[in-house]
Amino acid sequence: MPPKLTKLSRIYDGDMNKDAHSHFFDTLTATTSVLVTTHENPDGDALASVCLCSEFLTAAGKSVQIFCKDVPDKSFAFLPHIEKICSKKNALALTSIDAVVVLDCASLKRTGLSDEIKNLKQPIINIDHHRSNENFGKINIIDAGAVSTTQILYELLKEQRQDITKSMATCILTGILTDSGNFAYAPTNTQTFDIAGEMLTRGANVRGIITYTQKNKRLTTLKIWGLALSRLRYNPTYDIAATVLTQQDLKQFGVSKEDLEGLSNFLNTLKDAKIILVLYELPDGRVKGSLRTAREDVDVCRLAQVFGGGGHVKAAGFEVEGRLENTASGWIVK
Ligand SMILES: [Mn+2]
Repeated sequence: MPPKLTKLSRIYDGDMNKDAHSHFFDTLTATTSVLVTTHENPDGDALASVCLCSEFLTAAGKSVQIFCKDVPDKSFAFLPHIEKICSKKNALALTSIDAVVVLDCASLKRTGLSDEIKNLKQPIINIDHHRSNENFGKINIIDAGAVSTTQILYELLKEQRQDITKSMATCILTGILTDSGNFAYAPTNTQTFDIAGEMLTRGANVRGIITYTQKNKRLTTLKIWGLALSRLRYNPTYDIAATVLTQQDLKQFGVSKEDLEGLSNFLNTLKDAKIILVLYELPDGRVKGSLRTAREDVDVCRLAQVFGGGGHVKAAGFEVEGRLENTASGWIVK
């Protein structure tokens, strides 16, 4: 009896007659070796999703390789299988894999492994909750109504009546807490709290998750956040509050772009602007823009898409070529 689709899921399978969820399990059941990957600069949900996937595939007797373009932050060391994550392409054994699972990643390009996997004969399974997802998989399970990719994985596991172990519960809750900003952001709803409650019952390490993912700022991190705060300017025309950080600032404080994680969410606590924009220079001659809103009537994903980016309705980002320059009329991207 094939599992039923959940009502919340928006399924794009290429062939609407196929049941994407059962197709997903049938495909994985037929494999012996799976590559699991996610987006560059992985956040809590990205890492928790690959770790959760690795956990249940390993338990099902599969051989699993995990690739992530950037090395995970040390604060996620509490996640099971995190040590298996490989950031070196040439260390992967791509010839032996039967399927690729791409998690929490809106485009294949963001895996950093696009050239290597886009022409593979082996199926790509794309599971994500970004509205801007490009449906690049053979199987696409996209639910923009899910607060995290771990929530979608949870629903798939439940449909299949898979046992959710304590460490799997920790992964699921990590994705939910980090992507929802501790239940603060859309699309948090009663189901989000229900799943979180179930994960606590199953023994998820909630104290550990909060300690490791939030009480993890260094002194220099908070100092550069202070510089960003001091530069915050409000633009009444667009109702946007924006700030900037240059590569020179990052060098001066001895921090990297990972230290800016959470800055835009923190600034989003400002009540006097519709939109928050944090612009910072990347080392490779591009500028990253991070957009946030707390307003029901604003979709920052659409704004990010204007600049070639994407993301979620309330949290999105983009990257453009250029440098930041302080001019008489304010900071500009040149
Ligand atoms: Mn996510």
